This record gives sequence, structure tokens and C-alpha cells, in this order.
Amino acid sequence: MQDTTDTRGIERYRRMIEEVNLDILKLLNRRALLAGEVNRLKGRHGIPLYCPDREMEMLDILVHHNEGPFSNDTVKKLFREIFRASRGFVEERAQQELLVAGGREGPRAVVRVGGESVGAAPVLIAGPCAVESEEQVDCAARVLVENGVKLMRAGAFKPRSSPYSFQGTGMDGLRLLRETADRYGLAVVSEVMDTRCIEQAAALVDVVQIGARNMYNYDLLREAGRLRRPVLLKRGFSATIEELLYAAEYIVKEGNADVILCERGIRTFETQTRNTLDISAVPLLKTMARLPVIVDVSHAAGRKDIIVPLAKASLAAGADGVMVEMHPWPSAARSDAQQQLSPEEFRRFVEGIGLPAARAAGHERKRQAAAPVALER
Ligand SMILES: [Mn+2]
Repeated sequence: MQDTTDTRGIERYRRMIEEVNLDILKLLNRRALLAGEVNRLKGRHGIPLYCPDREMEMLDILVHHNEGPFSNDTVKKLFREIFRASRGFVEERAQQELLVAGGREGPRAVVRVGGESVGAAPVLIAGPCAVESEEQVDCAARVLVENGVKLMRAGAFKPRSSPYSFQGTGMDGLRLLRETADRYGLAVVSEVMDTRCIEQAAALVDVVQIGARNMYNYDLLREAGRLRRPVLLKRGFSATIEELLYAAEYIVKEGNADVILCERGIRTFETQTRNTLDISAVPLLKTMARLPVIVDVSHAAGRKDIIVPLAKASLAAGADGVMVEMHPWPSAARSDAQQQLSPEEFRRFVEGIGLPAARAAGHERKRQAAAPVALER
């Protein structure tokens, strides 16, 4: 008889505990949502999300009101865990709410440049490291066209490690690049370094490149965000993937949604390559952001003998394109001589990666033949 009563008692208390559990669960989730609201407002005013002082203050209040049976230490430990979970939730949500965010399922951004849709089908961006002379740029452009490439890269403003190295041909070089590209029907991708001339320079290019060294230049990012030109944003060589996403957010936040992310290798202890190509950045960026991702294999490797497998790996990992350096006469190049392909090496590279250029050109001809509709240019 006694046994049955006790068993019923246990059951009743267990039911009550289950109810309390559900109440705690409800309260915990409500707490997380409130923390989310606080951080939404903080984000709007640029106030840091994490505030250790505030956590100390809340712990003090809890200890002050603690009537037991839990010790103050236990209460603190439990609530620190709640704070941690709350922070995790808030950070995750803040990242999901970025304008650049978006998973594999969401709509992906496609950036249209010179008849190519970056983000829809893999593209090849190629050309010399720097604009050097009329003859050099003309020669390079011709090689690109011969290989079916439509996007030409070449730097007129060169950020160099040494102030005594070749610094580029500046605005004159950019004008020369524009004229040449127009002659060959190519679109131009070129770096801009200075907020003071970004508008003037942007008028001469089809894609404004922000270089690895300038990924943290927030004034430049904001200015790029106000342009009506796609931006190719390179990952800094010591930047985390999160920092790259935030850099892109600076641009998109100003109203320019046409941003292409570029992985170009990060600095590690390895010396066989100029940088270490972070291949995992490709699928991660594609998962975390809705923007197209391309890989600069030349600057990642700093050498030419391994760029075919690197390019293949990039495309296999989901990259929307590859960027590579090619110079009509590499040994005489004024910058990055050791990593620039010769025209013949470039032809083999295009063949080797089995990608766009020649093959895409073939497809396009077929498509046009099947449906004689003018392609959007
Ligand atoms: Mn270069």
C-alpha cells in the first residue's frame, strides 16, 4: 500500500519537473529572442555585440537574488552557459542576416560583365600582371581573344611591397588598357587603390578590383559600394573568411550588389608556394555568401608549374571562375615575372583546365545557330 503511494508520488513529482523543464525551455528561448532584439538595435548603431560588463552585471543581480538551494557558484556557472548559448545564437543570426549571406539553397547573385554571367557558368579572367606598354597590352589582348577569353585583367596601379619597385603606369595605363580592350571586344578587370581617383578609374574599367592589400581599406570599400560597376574583391592574405564577408558587406551595404569574391591564397609557413591556396574557402564562401567566387591561381601559387591542378581543384570545389596571369614575354615582365604564363603556356593552360574559353565559345556558336536570338551584350 505504502509502495503504491510512493510510486504515485514519484510520478507526480516527475510530471511537475517535466512541466518546469518546459517552462525553463520556453523562458530560455524567449531570452534568446530578446537578446536577438538587443543586438539588432546594437547592429543598427554599430555598437559591439559582445559586452562582458553587461554579463558581470547580470550575474551580480542573480547572485543577489539567489535563495538556494543552488550555490552562487552553481548559479553563475549555469547562467554563463546560458549567456554563451545566447551569444552563439545572436552571432549566427547576425551572420545570416548579412546582405551578402545566403546558403546553397537561396538565390545566388550573378554578376554580368561583358557578355559573361559570373556566377552562372565558370569564367576565365586572364592577362598580364601589369599594363606596361602599348605593344604588350595589344599582344596580350590578341592572345586572349585567340583563346576565347572575354575578361582581361591587367593592373595599372600596382601596390608593391617595396616602394622602389615598379608602381604601375597609372591613369595613362588604364586609358591604354581601355582602348586596347575596346579594340578586341574585351571587358577589363583592373585594380583601384585610391578613393581620390576611384570614380575616374572606374569609368575606364568594367570591373573594379580591390586588391588583397586593400581588403581592409574600409573607405575604399564604401566608395566602391557607391559605384555602378561590379567589384572583384580579393581576400587579404591574412584575412579570415568572415573578414572577407564583412568587407564585401561594406560594398553591398552602400548599394552595389555586384560583388565577386576572390580567393588568392593566404600566408602560411609554407615556402614552396608564394601563398597557400585555401581551397576550403571556395565551398565555405559559396555556403556562407550568395556572391560568385573565383580563384586567382597565379598569385596563390606564385609559380606556373602547378596552376592547372590548382585551377581544376578550384572548379571542382565550386568556383565560378579562375583568374590567371599571362604575359606576351614573361621573362621581361616588370612584375610577377616568375608566375606569368607565356602565350603558348596559356594555350596549354586553357586546354588543361578543360574550361570555358574555347569550349564555351563553341557552345555559344551552337546556341546561336539553334535559336537565332540576339544575345544580351
Ligand atoms: Mn601580379
